[in-house]
Amino acid sequence: MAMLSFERKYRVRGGTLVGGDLFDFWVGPFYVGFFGVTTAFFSLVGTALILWGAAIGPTWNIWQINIAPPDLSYGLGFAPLTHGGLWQVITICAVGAFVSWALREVEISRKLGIGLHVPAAFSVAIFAYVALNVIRPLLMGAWGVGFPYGIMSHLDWVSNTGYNYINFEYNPMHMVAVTLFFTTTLALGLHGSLVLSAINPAKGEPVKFTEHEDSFFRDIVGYSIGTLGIHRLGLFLALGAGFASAACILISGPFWTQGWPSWWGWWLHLPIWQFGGH
Ligand code: UQ1
Repeated sequence: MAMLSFERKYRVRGGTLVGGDLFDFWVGPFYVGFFGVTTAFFSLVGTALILWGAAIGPTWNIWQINIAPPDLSYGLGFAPLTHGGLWQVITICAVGAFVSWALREVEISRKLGIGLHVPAAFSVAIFAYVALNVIRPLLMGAWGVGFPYGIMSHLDWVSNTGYNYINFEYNPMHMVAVTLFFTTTLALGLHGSLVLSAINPAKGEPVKFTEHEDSFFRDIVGYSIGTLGIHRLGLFLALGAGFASAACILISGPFWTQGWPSWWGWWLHLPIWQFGGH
C-alpha cells in the first residue's frame, strides 16, 4: 500500500509504553511496537489452535466447526486440551490479542499527540467479550457457561442462553442495549446522509458545509447538535450499547436466576399493595 507523502512527517520516535526504541519501527504501512509483536504472537497462536481444534473435530464444514468450552463439571479448573482446554487457551490468546491491539492503539495515539478516544472505545468492545467469556464464567463458577467458538454453535449458545431465562427480551438492560443499538444506527444514518448531502453534491453543484448542515436540522426539528456534538453523541450511543450489552448478560445468572419476565414482578411486590385489603 502506498504511503501518502504527509504520513512520513508523522512517523516520529517515542510514545511507546514498553520496550523504548526496541520495537519502534514500521513494516510497510504498519506501525509495529512491542504490542504489534504481541498482537501477532497471540493472533497466530490462537488461529493455529482454532485450526488444530477443527482438524481433530468431526467436520471441516465451515458452518459446523465448533470449539466448545469445558463441561460445567470442570468448574473453573483447567480441562484437557481435547475437552475444552483448547477453548481455554484460545480464550487467553483472544484476550491477549485484543488487549495488545488496544495498547498498540495507545502507542500510536501517544506518538501522534492525539487523544486516547480510539483505544478507550475499543476497550468497551473488549469488555463486552471479556464479560461473556471471562467475567461471567468466573462469577458463575464454570468456564462451561462461556460461548463456544463456531458459527452455528455460538448462535445456538445465544438461543439456549436466551431460553434459560424464558424470554431474554424482558431483561431490562437488554432493552436498554437494543434501544442504544437502534439509536446508534439512527444517529449514523442521519449523520452520514447529512454530511453527504452537503459535501458530495451532484456534478456541477457547489459543495456546502456546516452552516447548511446546522440549518437543515434547525429547519426540521428546531435544533442542531453541531458538528462536534454529533460525534460525541455517536460515541456515547455506541459505547452505551456496548456497556449495556455487557451489563445485560452479566446480570443474567450471577444476579438473576429466574426467567426475565418474572423480574417485572417487582411491581406487584411494592408495599403499597398491602393496604386496603382484608
Ligand atoms: C446535527 O445537528 C449536526 O450538526 C450540524 C450534524 O453534524 C454534521 C449531524 O450529523 C446531525 C445528524 C445533526 C442532528 C442531530 C440531532 C440530535 C438534532
